[in-house]
Amino acid sequence: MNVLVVVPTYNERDNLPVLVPAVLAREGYRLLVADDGSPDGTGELADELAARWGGRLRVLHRTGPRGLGRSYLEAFRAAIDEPVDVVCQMDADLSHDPAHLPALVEAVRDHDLVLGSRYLHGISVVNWPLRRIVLSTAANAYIRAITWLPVRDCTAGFRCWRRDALARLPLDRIVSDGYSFQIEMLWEAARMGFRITEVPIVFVERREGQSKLNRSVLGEALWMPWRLRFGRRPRG
Ligand SMILES: Nc1nc2c(ncn2[C@@H]2O[C@H](COP(=O)(O)OP(=O)(O)O)[C@@H](O)[C@H]2O)c(=O)[nH]1
Ligand SMILES: [Mg+2]
Repeated sequence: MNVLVVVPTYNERDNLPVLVPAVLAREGYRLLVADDGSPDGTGELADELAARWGGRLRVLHRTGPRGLGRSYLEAFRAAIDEPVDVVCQMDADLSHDPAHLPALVEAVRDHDLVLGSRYLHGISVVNWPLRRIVLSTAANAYIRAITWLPVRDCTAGFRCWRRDALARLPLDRIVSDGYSFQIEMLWEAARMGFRITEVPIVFVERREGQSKLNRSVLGEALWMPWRLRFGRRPRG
C-alpha cells in the first residue's frame, strides 16, 4: 500500500527532524508537512529535510490565517489528488508514535477510517497531568452523549483514511478548527456510512515545544457537538 502521512506543524523545529526519518523508514510511505509560517523556522527546516529526502517529503507553506483545521483541509485537498491508497494524519510533536502506523494502515484494508485510540483499553496516555486526563475523558463522554458517535476517542488526531473515502467526504462543509475539526470530520464520515474502527495506541505527551490547546479551541469543541446534532451549520 502507498501511504501519504499528513503532518500539520506550528513551531515544531525540535520534533520534526526526529519524526521525518521515523516515518520515512518504511517503504511506500511519503510525508506532506503543512506548516503555518512557524516563527521558529519549522518551515525552512522542513524544506531542508525535503531536499535530503527527495520526492518523499513535500512541504506546504501556508499563508494567511493559521489554524489546525485550515491546514488539514488544504493538505487533504492536495492529498486526495496523489497516487496513494491511504492518507494518514498525525501530530508532529511525537505524541503519536510512527511505530503505530502499520497497525492503522493494516486496519484500513477493510475500513474507510481507522482511529488511533487512547481510550480502547482503559486510558493509554503517558505524561499527562491528572487534570488533562479528566478533561479529555470528560470531553469525549460529553461529545458521545450528544452526537452518539460510535467510537471511544472522538478527538483522536492519529487517523488513517482510505484515499478514495476521504475524496468523497464533503470537505467544503467543515468549518471548525482545533479538536473540533476532528469531531466534525468524524461526524461527516459517520454520516456518509463509512466503515470506522479503532486500534489502540499509546499517546505520549510532547517533551519539546508547546501545546496550542487554549480556551477558544476548547470552547469550539464543546459547542460543535450541538451544532452537529441539530444541524445548525451554515451550508458549505
Ligand atoms: N499548521 C498548523 N499546525 C498546528 C496548529 N496548531 C497546532 N498545530 C499542530 O498540530 C499538532 C497538535 O498540536 P498540539 O499543540 O500538540 O496539540 P495537543 O497535542 O492537543 O496539545 C502539532 O503537530 C502542532 O504543531 C496550527 O495553527 N497550524
Ligand atoms: Mg501535542
